[in-house]
Amino acid sequence: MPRFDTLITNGLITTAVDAYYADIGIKNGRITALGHELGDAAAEIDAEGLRVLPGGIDAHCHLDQPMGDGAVMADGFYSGTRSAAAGGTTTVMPFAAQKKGQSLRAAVDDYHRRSDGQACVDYAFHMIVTDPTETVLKDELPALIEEGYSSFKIYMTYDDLKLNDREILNVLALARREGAMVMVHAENADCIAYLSELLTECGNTGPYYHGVAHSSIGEREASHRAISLAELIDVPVLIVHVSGADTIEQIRWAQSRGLRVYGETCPQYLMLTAEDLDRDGFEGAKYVCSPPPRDPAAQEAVWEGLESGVFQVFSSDHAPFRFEDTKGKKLRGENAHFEHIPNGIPGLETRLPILFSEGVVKERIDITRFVALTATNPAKIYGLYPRKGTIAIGSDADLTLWDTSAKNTIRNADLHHDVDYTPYEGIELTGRPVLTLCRGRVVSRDGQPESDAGYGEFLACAKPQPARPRGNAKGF
Ligand code: DUC
Ligand code: ZN
Ligand code: ZN
Repeated sequence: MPRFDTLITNGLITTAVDAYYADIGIKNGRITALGHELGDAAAEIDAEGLRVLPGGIDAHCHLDQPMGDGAVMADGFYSGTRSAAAGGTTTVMPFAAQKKGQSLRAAVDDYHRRSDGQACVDYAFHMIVTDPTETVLKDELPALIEEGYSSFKIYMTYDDLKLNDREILNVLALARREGAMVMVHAENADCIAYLSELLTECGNTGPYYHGVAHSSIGEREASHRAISLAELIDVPVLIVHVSGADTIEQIRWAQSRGLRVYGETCPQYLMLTAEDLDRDGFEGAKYVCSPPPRDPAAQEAVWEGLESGVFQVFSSDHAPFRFEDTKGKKLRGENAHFEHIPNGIPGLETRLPILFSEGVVKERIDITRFVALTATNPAKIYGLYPRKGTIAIGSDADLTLWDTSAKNTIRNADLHHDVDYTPYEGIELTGRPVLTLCRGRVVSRDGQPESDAGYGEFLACAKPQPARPRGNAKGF
């Protein structure tokens, strides 16, 4: 019997801290040896000339999430995770969303029904808490956190999702007690409602005005408020999908005060601007997401935040709605008011290649930071480390082999999601994941998915170490 199931030889192993040449021995889906002349294997993969990175973790994406307005997401767990695999991602973390009035447990059970037997790569769930009743706070959340759902998102906007400040304090206190990570969608709901009303009175209702209504001041204010509420409770928080300098300043300020405030950003804030929302006709609807892409100065600020360490996580925020679809972007037709255009853009498959090309190849970020942002930090922040997010003995053999000089142009026709467009059509990239393994099995090769529905396993998340409070005695 050979010592290993698979041996990966001659690659340049690259983690969040190191780069070194070694062979990787894989047995039963795990890395069991790193070194040279390791012994025989049933299969050998020659990674000469390639970089071997931990498989990507997309810690913020939406798959088959029920929507309140009749819109239907284009991707479920099958197409979404195939697409993820093709782009070098081996773990996805979408959201089990509670509807107001629904039990949180029911939302999680429903989400398992939607994902069971579907996924091509591994997956864990965040929860979305929209209705923090006494039962949710006292019974459901503590039990669910214990069972492996150790992170949840809260919203400060959207009528059917948002929490008021008192509710936010309640869930933050719960997270502190139970050791969960809280993700915050930080936008001021009243600022959005006020600006939308004014814009409507002026007849300004096209997609471009979505970006005006979702101002960066409203994003900044809500971020500052979320940070302050978290400081009051003494609990870490992570501000998701940060769009530009105003919010970055708040996070940096909090971090400089020693607060455990983390930040996430996404490809759309590096690659798109408000001009995309202003494209002819209804085309701008393809770029409607919240917060919206802003201007070139905001893009620069986001790059600077990635370089300087303000951000810990780089996710896709894949929220897939087809353009030519009356359950997608055209839910209310081609002349819809921007308020009624489903929010979100696709990006599971393009997340890693974009950051690699624009960040690593263009020397804005070091490759070790690329690994940290796209795999290691999300694993740590959401309780999957060291099983996921690194290349170490005992870790799952989730590996992505990169050809760092391959050229590729993004074409929707080549992607594997079920969306009929990509916002990144025609962008030329350098660097490409050429082989991806999840628990030792090839899940994509040369941009083509190879894994079957049901291969992906559900992952229970531990209580994350970065979610621990600073420990200030509170007296309550
Ligand atoms: N928030 C998200 O996190 N994703 C898509 C849309 C939104 O508002
Ligand atoms: Zn959000
Ligand atoms: Zn999202």
